[in-house]
Amino acid sequence: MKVEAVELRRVGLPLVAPFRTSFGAMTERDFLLVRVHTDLGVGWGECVAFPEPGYSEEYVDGAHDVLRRFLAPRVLAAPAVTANGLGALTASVQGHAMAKAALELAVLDAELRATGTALGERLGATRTAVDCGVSVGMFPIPELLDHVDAYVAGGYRRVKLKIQPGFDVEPVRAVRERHPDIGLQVDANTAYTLDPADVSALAGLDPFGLLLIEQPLPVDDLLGHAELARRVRTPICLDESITSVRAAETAIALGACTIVNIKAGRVGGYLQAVRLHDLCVARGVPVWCGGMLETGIGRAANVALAALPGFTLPGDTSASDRYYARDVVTEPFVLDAGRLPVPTGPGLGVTVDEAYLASITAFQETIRP
Ligand code: OSB
Ligand code: MG
Repeated sequence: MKVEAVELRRVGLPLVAPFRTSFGAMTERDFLLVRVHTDLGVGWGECVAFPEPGYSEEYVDGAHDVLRRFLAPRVLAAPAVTANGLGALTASVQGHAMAKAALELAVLDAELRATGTALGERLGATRTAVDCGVSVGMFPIPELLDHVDAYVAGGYRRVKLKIQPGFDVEPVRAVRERHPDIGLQVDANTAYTLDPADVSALAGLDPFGLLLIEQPLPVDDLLGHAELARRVRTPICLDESITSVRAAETAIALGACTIVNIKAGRVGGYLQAVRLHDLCVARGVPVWCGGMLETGIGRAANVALAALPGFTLPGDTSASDRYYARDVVTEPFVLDAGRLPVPTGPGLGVTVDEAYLASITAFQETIRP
């Protein structure tokens, strides 16, 4: 396949509810879409980087810049491009996993549309629908309970609460009392340390039967997570720390986690995400699909990934209406008995609503050879 042009678009969409984590709050998603134009047709990708480098060092202007100046030119200069060969084509650019993942998804989509293959089939999906959880931002407890009640009533199969020091045991207790049987887990986005007060707050979550504690400590603190795992009963799951298959091998070998959150953007693409899944399956480590408040484009890919056999826990693969009043695809993702169907059409299997997208596009440029 020859890539003839790379289109980069910046789009703004308001979230239906503010999303507050330990690293900040978001009320609008400012995202970057990539469309490749090839001799076989077009393909779409979504970059999950946020406006600020709070989740990781990547941010949307940085991803945009590295795509425009370094990644797109490498792809445009290549006589032939395949999704499998992209890693080698872009290996001379260090880091920028989210930017690389967006480009890879666009190339994959174009390739698969041309051969009439669904992304799920290409990645190795074995299910036709996936169990869905919902990640709830921090709110004052009464409001938090209202949100959780609505999600549980809507059919979500598990709930994830965002926590930070000072907002942990109380919200978890309140939600657990209201919903004694719901699958419940928490995500700290690196907000804790091994200080005694922090460790005792996290150990204080033990009585509530949580599925896991996600990323309590800083990204590079694998030994700290291993130590914490010895001091709390709730299983430790890593998100931010798992930047590659090798990082996962190290984390698992050290006992830093017994569950892994897989996000394609964090590991440089869906093909690496499959390798990470395969490693975890080989090590007996359950995985689940994380989310980055994607639109229907990234969501389609996440749902396809979450349909692989090692994804044995519900993912942060929520329905379109949990994020956006109107999604950018013509058929939004709608929850059906707590599950989302895996798209079966070619490529991502969704149709971008181009007229609507044009109306919310703030900036657009096309990179050519
Ligand atoms: O840590 O999983 C996270 C959202 C933004 C940044 C980081 C995270 C999240 C979520 C939301 O938890 C997942 C989603 O519903 O897309
Ligand atoms: Mg997380």
